[in-house]
Amino acid sequence: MSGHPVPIVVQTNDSLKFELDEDALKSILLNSAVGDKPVCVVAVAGAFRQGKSFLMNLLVKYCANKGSANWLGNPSQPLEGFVWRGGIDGETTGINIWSEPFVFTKPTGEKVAVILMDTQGTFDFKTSMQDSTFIFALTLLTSSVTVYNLMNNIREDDLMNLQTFCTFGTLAQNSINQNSCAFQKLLFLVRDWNFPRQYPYGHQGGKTVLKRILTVNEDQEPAHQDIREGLGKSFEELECYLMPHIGMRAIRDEDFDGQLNQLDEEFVEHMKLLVPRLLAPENLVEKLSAAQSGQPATGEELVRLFRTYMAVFRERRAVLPTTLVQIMVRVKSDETCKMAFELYKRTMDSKIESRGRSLEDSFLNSYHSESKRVAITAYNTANQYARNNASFATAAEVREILVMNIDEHFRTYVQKNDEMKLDEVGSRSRLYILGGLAVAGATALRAGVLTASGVSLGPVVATAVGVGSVALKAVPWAAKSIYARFLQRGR
Ligand SMILES: Nc1nc2c(ncn2[C@@H]2O[C@H](COP(=O)(O)OP(=O)(O)O)[C@@H](O)[C@H]2O)c(=O)[nH]1
Ligand SMILES: [Mg+2]
Repeated sequence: MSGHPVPIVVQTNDSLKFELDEDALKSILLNSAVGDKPVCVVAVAGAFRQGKSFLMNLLVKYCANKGSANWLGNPSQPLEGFVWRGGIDGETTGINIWSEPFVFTKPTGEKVAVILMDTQGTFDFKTSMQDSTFIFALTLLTSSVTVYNLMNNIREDDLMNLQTFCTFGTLAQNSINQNSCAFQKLLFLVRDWNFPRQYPYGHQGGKTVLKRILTVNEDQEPAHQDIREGLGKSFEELECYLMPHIGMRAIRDEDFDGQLNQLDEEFVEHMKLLVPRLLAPENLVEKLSAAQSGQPATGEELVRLFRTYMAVFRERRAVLPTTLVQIMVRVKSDETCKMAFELYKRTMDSKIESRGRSLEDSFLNSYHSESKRVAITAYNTANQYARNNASFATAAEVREILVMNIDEHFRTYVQKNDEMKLDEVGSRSRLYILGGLAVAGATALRAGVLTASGVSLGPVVATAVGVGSVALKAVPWAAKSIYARFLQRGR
């Protein structure tokens, strides 16, 4: 068999950062066999040590033998190609592509270059979920068919992981191409399917299981309903295949090397059905162009896609979801909602303060609209999830709550403004009284000065001066204190 695996996304030992080996990628995708043909990228992703590379080698075999009836070849030949049966230690995270693109002719006569991609993530929640998310998201974005390799069953955890990958992938894709947000085909491949008596092995059983699992019903928790709705919207096509067990020799025998005759017969029979479902020319799914809607992508565009997505991921590494997406979106949204609400109040206060007195209702309303706009813009800017309502319903819901809180709080401003108007009327009356006293004092003073017997009128003069000056000081003080009370009530 010609060809070999080529690492194209690798983790550098010292920094543990991912690097794209662009030259290696170009050596495959800009190969003359690919030319400007549409490409079909079939990738496999999922937890490690669950037979992904083993499956990829069967796909390589199918392609190398051009899908002939006897594509599985000699039953006593060891299975070679992508490195498989690796030990528990030393698993590295990354992406390998088969060095040879395989050209198939579709029934329409169109030639398609098939690229096979093997990926590796450890899916260990504690240490490297970020890395696995990165690899899975990049796989979803760059392939036309992703095989999501699972063991025994499809669990809620598996769906949640998928949601994490999709969400992150959507985020990356939206910053590149606003118009298309769907991934292409996803095949849930359940290895060692546990319940063949209830749901038979194969495509049909898989279809029934997938339908049952993905159906949204009211008994499910809202978060579980969201996952199901989200997955349906994220992929153009969802399929499921239930595989029988590989056979005990693969587990037990030290010298197991993947020969066909060491595998369970039922497993081989199902591989003969599954692999053509992915690779027979009539079933090939062309990778769609991100730039030209409805057009297939070429090798050249795929190189650009890898380069761009790697750059986006590098930039957004800080927001890479490390745990369940919903929790993260909720935390971020609540936080930014709080910040935006405080901003609304500060903006209102400073606008009102600059006027220093009660306001016409029309002014107060326009201050409210402007401050509200400032707060919502701040929320949308600070919360990256608020920009994608389709994937992050929670962020949109929290924005609604923010709007409600702001509108409700505005009512206290209206109420206080009304009270302030009344206070101002009241204080005007008080000022009139103080003003009256001042005038009386001044008159008395004048009378005292004019009277010749200064001794007897001395206390009258002193009182008049005192009252007059207090009255004059009281004018700005009264206005200031009314305004301070207004602001205090507004908070
Ligand atoms: N139980 C089980 N083991 C499998 C299956 N396919 C392959 N294996 C075994 O799983 C081990 C890991 O295989 P590998 O392809 O390296 O897994 P990867 O880490 O997911 O790429 C090998 O020992 C294989 O023999 C399967 O369908 N079921
Ligand atoms: Mg592997």
